[in-house]
Amino acid sequence: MGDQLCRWRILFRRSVCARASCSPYGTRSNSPLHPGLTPWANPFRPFRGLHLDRIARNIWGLLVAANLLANLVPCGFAQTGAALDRQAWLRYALLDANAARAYEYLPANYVLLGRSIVLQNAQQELASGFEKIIGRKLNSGDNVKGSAIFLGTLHDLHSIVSSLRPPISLEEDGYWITWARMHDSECLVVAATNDRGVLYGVFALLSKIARGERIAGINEAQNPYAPIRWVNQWDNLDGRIERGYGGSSIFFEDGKVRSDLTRAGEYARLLASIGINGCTINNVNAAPGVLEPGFLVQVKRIADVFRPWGVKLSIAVDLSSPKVVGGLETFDPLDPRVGDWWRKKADAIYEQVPDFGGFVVKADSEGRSGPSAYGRTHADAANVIAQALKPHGGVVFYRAFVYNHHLDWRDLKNDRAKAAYDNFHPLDGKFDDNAIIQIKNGPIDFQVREPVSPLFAGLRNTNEAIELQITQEYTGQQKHLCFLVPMWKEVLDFDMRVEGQPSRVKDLVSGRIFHRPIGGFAGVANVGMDANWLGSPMAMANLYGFGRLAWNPDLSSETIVDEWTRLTFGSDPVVVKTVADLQLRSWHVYENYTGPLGAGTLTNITGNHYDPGPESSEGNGWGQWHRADHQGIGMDRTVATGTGYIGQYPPEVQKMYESLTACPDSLLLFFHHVPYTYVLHSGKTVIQHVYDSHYEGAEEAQSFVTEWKRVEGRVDGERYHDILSRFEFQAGEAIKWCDAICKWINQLSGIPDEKARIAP
Ligand code: GCV
Repeated sequence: MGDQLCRWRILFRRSVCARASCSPYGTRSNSPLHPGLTPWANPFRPFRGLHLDRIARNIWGLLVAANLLANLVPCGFAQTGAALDRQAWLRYALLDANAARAYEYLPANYVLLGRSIVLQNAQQELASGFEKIIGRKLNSGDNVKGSAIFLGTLHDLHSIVSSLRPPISLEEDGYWITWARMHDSECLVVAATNDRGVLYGVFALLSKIARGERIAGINEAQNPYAPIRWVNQWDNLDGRIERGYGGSSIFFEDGKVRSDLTRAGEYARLLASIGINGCTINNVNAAPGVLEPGFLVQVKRIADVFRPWGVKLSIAVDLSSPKVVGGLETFDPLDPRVGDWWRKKADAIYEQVPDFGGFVVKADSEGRSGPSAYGRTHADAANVIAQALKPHGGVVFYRAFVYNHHLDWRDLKNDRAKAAYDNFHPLDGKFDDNAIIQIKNGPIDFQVREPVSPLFAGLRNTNEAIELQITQEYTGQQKHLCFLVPMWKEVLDFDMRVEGQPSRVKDLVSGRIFHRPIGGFAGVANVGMDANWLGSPMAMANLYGFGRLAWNPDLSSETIVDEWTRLTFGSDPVVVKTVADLQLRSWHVYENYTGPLGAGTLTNITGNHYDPGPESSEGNGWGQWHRADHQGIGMDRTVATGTGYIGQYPPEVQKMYESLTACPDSLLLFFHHVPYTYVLHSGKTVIQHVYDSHYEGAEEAQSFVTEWKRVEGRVDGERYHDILSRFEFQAGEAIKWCDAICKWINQLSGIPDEKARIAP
């Protein structure tokens, strides 16, 4: 362990871990590093009121001065900080002369087959990418014979060379990049079945060149894993974003659509570059006003900036809209007047936005209205909307996040985790074929560790999509580094063993296992107006990773982070290795110092979802219980003695989770209540594991600072210092977490830490 790390630990340990005087259980109002307000938060905040306070502030002062100085020194990077943040992975940095020479053989002309707005955009993207990355101008080759880059649909390409056949059968949005003889010359061809696929092919080609990959001899065809690859934004019409940590809405302000939609267009371009084909622009806690006629005219403006990028716009709607904005006395989904209202509303929308994607619905959940008001089912509610959208080709996403947040927590059989399955499994087969059940990855709510939702295996005759959370509501709110791709991959690769057969979650949600017509991936993104979109430049790896996994969930986390780093920071091997290492470790590190063994996050659940607050997830109806008492910890969800939740899984999975010995340590406390002295597979007791993992996690978080320092001078100064300050802040927060949880569980269990690290 280096000197620097030792200094950090001694300093933080003395101030926070040993003293713990700063009210760790979520009562402190700590809103550090609010993105957009100050990029430089004070990691020494935990020292406040302690005797080391002054020293800490002096060190902090020196750090700030150093930062300012560093930013004044020219660092040899053409662009820095905010400009780079805003371009994200599409910065198209100029390759050095040597690397650019490797692409000299590429044609200097393009031929565009077709004139649609998406195709024209694809051509412009290609030209601008060429100019920026390899310093080459691309000319229109329409009237030129000779080598060219051809962009077009297979259908149009066949009118020139009818024998062109991709190595796989191309599906909607899939693309093919190849060399072919066209007009007697060797040409580079980017082909697809539709215009959007051509655009995706162009982005794929540019990404390869930007990362220095070989194009010579390329013959690559790719299809997306699933037709649904959407993001959801939880933007409110007043411009705030629910669980958004990257500034205000890029779509709305003061109850209206923004007059300047530049950022919305830039966002659509980012989305298209990773294969995302739909975006829901407003909060699922939907304001009914979004369906007012005057508002729809404004929404059309957003659709207009999405369209060139092949991104379909959709909106979240409140089920009570027919009553609240429609003037009906009811919103009963089975009342014909209600069906008629939805139909007319859909017709009106499609008149303004012919490529409208559809609606997202959150009903009977967290206080939203729902079909239960009229004794109707979720299928009744979804279908009345689905039928209105059907003639136009639209879809309705109906969220399975339905639960009672007034459950009696004293009843040991009650369990929020059971809600989605209990509500939707009985309705399987009753939903129309343009309705999709949108299911959160786990049965609770985007915690740092949850098992996969059993509902994925519980719907065989109904379309489904998995909902993943890109915005880090429970995983550090972008103030902590937490790269979620490895977690998502575990979820997507999990084998549900339906009827004893391989049935991975990715194949269930994409519709492959049960041959559903539609399905896929929805990611809650919540980007905002901050230059870095998500509130932290490193967090953008999650947005990139979501898109890449939605396109191809078989990609490895390593590949995804490698691509992202090269496109975002360049290909300096030290940078590539350091960033990959940090990103790939970060989820486990965060899990270690926040919520190990599947106890759910021990965060302040009734407040900010950020600070430690283990007591807040007990003793209330919200149902995120760990059942910790003086003897033991964990929620008994077994069929034999617990809530019976485990019974919702297919038999082979049930068997694994029901058995104490077969249940993986990482989820032990999610499924079982055990004494603190219970011995894990690792050989440690539960209590010692909790202590050790917190200390290890906090120590690893300190090491992020040292590690990041390796890239000094290798990335631009502004981003270097911005990210450094974030790691310094995270290091302090990790110790705060370690201290709070260890002290809490130590007092509760009365069992000392073998290594005597916890002060009485
Ligand atoms: C949009 C959690 C979040 C809420 C969110 C809800 C949902 O409860 O804390 O902010 O509401 O999930 O997904 O609907």
